[in-house]
Amino acid sequence: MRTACRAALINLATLTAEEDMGSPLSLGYLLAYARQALGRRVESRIFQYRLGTRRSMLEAALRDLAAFAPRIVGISCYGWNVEAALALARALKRRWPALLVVLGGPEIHPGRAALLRAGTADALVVGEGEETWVELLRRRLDGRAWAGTPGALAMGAQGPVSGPQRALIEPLDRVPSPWTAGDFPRDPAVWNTALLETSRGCPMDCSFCTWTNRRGKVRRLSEARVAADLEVLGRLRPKNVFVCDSDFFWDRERGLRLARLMRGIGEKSDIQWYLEVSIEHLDDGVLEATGHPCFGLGVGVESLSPRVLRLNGRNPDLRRARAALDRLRRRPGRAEVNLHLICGLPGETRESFLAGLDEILSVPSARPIVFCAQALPGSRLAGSMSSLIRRRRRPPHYVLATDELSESGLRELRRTTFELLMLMNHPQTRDLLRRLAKRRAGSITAVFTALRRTLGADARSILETAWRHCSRFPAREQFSLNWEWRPVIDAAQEARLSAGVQAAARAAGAGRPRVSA
Ligand code: B12
Ligand code: SF4
Repeated sequence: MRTACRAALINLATLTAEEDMGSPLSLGYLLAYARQALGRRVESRIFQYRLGTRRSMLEAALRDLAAFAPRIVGISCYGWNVEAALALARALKRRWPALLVVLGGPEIHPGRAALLRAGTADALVVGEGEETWVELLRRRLDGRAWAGTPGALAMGAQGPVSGPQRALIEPLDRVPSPWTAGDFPRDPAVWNTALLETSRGCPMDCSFCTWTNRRGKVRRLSEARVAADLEVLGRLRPKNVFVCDSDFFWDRERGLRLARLMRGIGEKSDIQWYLEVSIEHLDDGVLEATGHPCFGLGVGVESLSPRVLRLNGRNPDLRRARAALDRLRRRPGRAEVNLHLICGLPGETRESFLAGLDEILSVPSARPIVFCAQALPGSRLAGSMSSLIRRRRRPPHYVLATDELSESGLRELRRTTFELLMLMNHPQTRDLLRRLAKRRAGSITAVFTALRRTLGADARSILETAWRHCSRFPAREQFSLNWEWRPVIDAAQEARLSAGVQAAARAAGAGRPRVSA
C-alpha cells in the first residue's frame, strides 16, 4: 500500500543544556500507536529541537519540515515550552497555510479554544493522546471533518467544537512500546535521559498537579511488557531513566519486583533509575530494594504542615512521613534520595515552611529539592482554589502571593531558601550550620536567619549577586530554588562566602550565634 500522508511530531526539549534533551516518550507513543493502527498509510517522523534561541529553533524546524513535507504536524505543549510551541505553530501556518497543525500535551485544555479561532492550530487534543491522534489521522485519510472527534477540539462551521470525552485506553498494553519498536530519533542526547512508563494515573487529587489523567484508578502496563522495555534500556544504556509513574510503589509488591529487575540491570551498567515515590511509601522494604546507587528517588513530601496538606489534597496525618524521615536518618541508603518540598502553597506560612525545611534538612543523607508553587492549567490551584493565590499571568504560572504570604513575603522566603540551599551545598558551611543547629533545637533555618543579619559586606554581596544572576535566567528555568545543577557563583566566590559565614559565626560568639528569628 502507498503512503497516503506524512505526519511530523515535534517536541521542543526542556532544558537548554545539550545533554538534557531526553526522549520524547509522548511522541514515541503517538508514532507507535499510529503505525499499529494505520500501517503504511501514514509515514510518521519525530523531530526534536532544543529551546535555545527562538530563531534558531524556528529556522531548524522550517528547514527540516520543508524537506519532509508533512501534511499534518503534531506539537507537544508543556509549561516550559508552550510559548515556543505556539510560536512554531504560527510560523508553520504562515509558511504553509494548508498544513494541519495539532497541539497536545498538559498545556492543552478547552480554555485554549481561541487558538483555533486565530488559525494557530486546526485541532487541540485534550488528555491522553494516542487514540485521538490516530482518529484525526484516519479522518484526514478518509476525507472526514475533524470537528466532533472525541478527545479533541476543532473548528466547525460555527466556531470551535468540542468532541465528547474519550474513554481512557485499557488495557494499556494496547499501546505498543516505542522502546521495543526502536522509534526514537538516533540523537545521542535522547539516550542521555530516557523516559519510561510502567503505569498511568493516580488516585490522589493534589491541588498543584496536572499529571495527565491523574484522577481515577491507576492503569498498569503488564510486567512482561515493562521487563521487555527494561531489557532494551539495559542494552541502550542511557545515563538516566526517568520513570514517569505518579508513585512507583502504589502497588508495593509489583514495585518491589520491578525494582529488583532494575537493580539487576543497574548493577551491570551505569544506568540510574529515577523513581517518584511519596514519603509515606518509603518503608524498610522499599529502602532495601532501592538501596543501590543505580537508584534515584524523588520523594514527594511537599509540605510538613497538616493544614497545608489538608488544604491541598494530601494526607494530613504525618506519622508515616515522619517515620520515613527517621528511617532515612537512622540508616542512610545507597540510593540518591531527593526530598521534595513546594514553596508557596496556599495555607503555608513563612514559619510552617521553614519548620518543614528544617525537618528535611535534618536528614543528612538526602538532598532537599524545593519547587516554586505553580498554578498549572487544569489543576485545582488554577481552578476552584484560584482565589487563594495570585499567579504569574504567562506560563509558567508561578504562584506570586497566597492567602498567607504577600508578594514580597513570598519573594523573601524564596530568596532565604535559595541562599540556604546554596550554603548547604558547600561541605564546610553545611557542617558548620549543622553543628550550630544542634545547639539551637536543630533549626538550621533559624541559625541561618540569625547569621545572615551579621554577615560581612563581601559575603552579602556574593549572595546578592547569586540571587540576581538566577533571577535573570528564563522564567521556565526558575521552577526550583536549587541551582547546584547550574552554578550561579564560581569556586572563588563560594570560598569567600564560606569564609564570611564562618566569620559571622565566630563574631556571634565562638560559633554560638544568638538565634532570635
Ligand atoms: C518526565 C517529566 C519531567 C522531566 C523531563 C521532561 C521531558 N524530558 O520532557 C523533568 C524531570 C526534567 C521534569 C521537570 C519538570 N516538570 Co515534569 N514531568 C515529567 C513527567 C513525570 C512525565 C512526562 C511524560 O513524558 N509523561 C508520559 C507521557 C506519555 O504523558 P504526557 O507527556 O502527558 O503525553 C500524553 C498527552 O499529554 C498527549 N500528548 C502529549 N504531547 C502531545 C502532542 C500531540 C500532537 C498530541 C496529539 C498529544 C500529545 O498524549 C500523550 C500520550 O497519551 C510528567 C508527569 C506525567 N507522568 O506525565 C511531569 C510534568 C510534565 N512535569 C511538570 C512540571 C510542572 C515540571 C517542572 C516545572 C517541575 C515541577 N514539578 O514543578 C519541571 C520543569 C522542567 C523544565 N522547565 O524544563 C508538569 C507539567 C505541567 C504542564 N502544564 O506542563 C507535569 C505534568 C507533572 C505535574 N506536576 O503536573 N519533568
Ligand atoms: S502530585 Fe503526585 S500524588 Fe499528587 S495527584 Fe499528582 S501524581 Fe498524584
